[in-house]
Amino acid sequence: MKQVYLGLGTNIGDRQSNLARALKLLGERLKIEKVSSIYETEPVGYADQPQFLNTVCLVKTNIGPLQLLSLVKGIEASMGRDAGFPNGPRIIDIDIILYSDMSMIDPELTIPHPRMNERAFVLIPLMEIAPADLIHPFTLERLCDVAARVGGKEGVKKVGRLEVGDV
Ligand code: GSY
Repeated sequence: MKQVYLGLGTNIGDRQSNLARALKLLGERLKIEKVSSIYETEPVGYADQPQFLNTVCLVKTNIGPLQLLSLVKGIEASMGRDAGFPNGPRIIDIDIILYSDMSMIDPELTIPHPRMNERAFVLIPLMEIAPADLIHPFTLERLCDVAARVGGKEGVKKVGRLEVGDV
């Protein structure tokens, strides 16, 4: 089974319920091994929108990356995610951050996520649940070193955890 890290974000409606629902739907199709704390985070990319809640989970699966992409897009659609505008508000966003030690560039999907190294809202929850020596498969840097130097950490605040009953 492949180990896959997924990043979840939401800034519309009942954000905590959105994360819980997305994790429940993911858990129906994938084996969820770990879920980070929830972080309230300043929006990145387009500032004039509500703060996000973000979390990262580790799943195990034999589903290939493109099939996994269509699974997560299906979950986003089932939760009411619409096209919106780039970097704009969203009810749920599920990104494939790392897929085992794979590096791939495809018109539909780049793995590792191409902006993960700039995003404190991904790296901070990721380092909470990943091994300290996890390597970025493309740059070959230790992700704890990337996380240590990323900007914007002050905009990422731990606000709690999802309880088992929430998911
Ligand atoms: O790609 C994830 C969606 N997104 C987020 C997010 O999840 N959290 C924060 N803080 N900013 C974001 N900008 C975008 S786009």
